Amino acid sequence: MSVSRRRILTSGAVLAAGGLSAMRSSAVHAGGAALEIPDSMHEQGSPVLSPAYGLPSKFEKNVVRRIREQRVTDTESFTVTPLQNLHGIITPNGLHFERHHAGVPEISPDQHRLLIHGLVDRPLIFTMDDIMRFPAVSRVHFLECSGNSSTEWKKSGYHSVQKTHGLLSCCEWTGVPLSSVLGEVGLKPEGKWILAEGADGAGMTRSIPMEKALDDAMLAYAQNGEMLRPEQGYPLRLLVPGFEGNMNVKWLRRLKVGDQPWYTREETSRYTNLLANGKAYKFAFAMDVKSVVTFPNADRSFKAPGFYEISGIAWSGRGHITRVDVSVDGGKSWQRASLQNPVLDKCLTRFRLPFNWQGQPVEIQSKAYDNQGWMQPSRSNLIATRGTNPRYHFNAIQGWIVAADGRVTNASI
Ligand SMILES: Nc1nc2c(c(=O)[nH]1)N[C@H]1C(S)=C(S)[C@@H](COP(=O)(O)O)O[C@H]1N2
Ligand SMILES: [Mo]
Repeated sequence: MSVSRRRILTSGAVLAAGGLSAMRSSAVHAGGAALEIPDSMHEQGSPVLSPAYGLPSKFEKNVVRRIREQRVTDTESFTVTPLQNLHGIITPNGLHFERHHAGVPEISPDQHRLLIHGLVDRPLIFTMDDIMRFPAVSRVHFLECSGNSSTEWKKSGYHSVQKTHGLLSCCEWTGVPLSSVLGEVGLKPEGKWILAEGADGAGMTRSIPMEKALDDAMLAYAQNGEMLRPEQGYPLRLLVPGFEGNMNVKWLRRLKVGDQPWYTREETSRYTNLLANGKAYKFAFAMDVKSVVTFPNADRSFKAPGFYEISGIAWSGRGHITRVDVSVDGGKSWQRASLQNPVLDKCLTRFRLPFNWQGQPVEIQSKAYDNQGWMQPSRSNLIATRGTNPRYHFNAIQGWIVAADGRVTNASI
């Protein structure tokens, strides 16, 4: 049964007016009573500039990044975004997931340089001041590590959406279109690939196809209105919207134009995908269409029968989301969720569906579609075509079981 938003609102209003508790929320019938005057109304609040850079309320102290995997060195470990606590589509900077192969370097913007060389007419070295003089653009894009949800190829045992899907964040990025800067150095016609190198201890390098470089790649220096966080590549990172996280080289110091890919260490060992038939596929750049329900979740769920709003996020590295279907019966039947504007290219899209929970166990799933004709696969379909060897690019439908007591668990277990 589909319950429209209007119906919920009217029935809610009627119930409130009638003093009934069929909403079964914990709201209490007010009668004619007034609220007690809270202490906060008797006191002077804390002064301005404490602290000068603002922090969330102390009651939100559990809303933090968490380590998903503890690696040999602390700096190799990675942290995940608390998707269960976020609203809308933007990830606050302090909650952006982190993946570094050799920790976070400290780089002064005055000292930082970007070299562009190789198959170009005029090799140039840019300062940050030089880069910030170019005409800038701001765009909202997600960033997803290709290892996001990799634990779900096998049955992970993670019940938290932060652990299963939290190598994913979404910011408004500001910077210079890479094409403008490439125009300045002048590309030779043989230039087909660009090697991007980071200034961290890992010296991370990836090969970027020229087509993407000239399309929507960006030299980003700001994130959600402020300069990049050190963890996100301060003072400069490459942003290749929709492509796997690894290609978005942080602390960017060098771009070398060549006529073929470099097959860097990242490309030959780490970020390849071994298939069931023994072949491997490399250069799986775009992140596939995917979605996940973020409410209810293992931290916050249905408490009593009644009306709720199921909510989640959907994204595609190839374009924008056109449709998200939600199932509450483990994928037997589907209802179309509403997509909240703005719906942008290579960006998280928030979806919502009203739901009247009767207290029965349910399995909630979401399935996303994009404007390039892609649809999110079921777990069994994905595994049937790719096997369980690949570590990367897991984009299957995620199921959450809500038990009669409201407890949420991962359905794939
Ligand atoms: N220089 C450099 N760039 C890097 C990395 C790195 O270790 N060094 N990690 C990559 C990986 S694997 C991912 S998923 C993204 C993560 O970006 P974030 O830490 O801003 O979330 O950065 C990529 N760029
Ligand atoms: Mo990554």
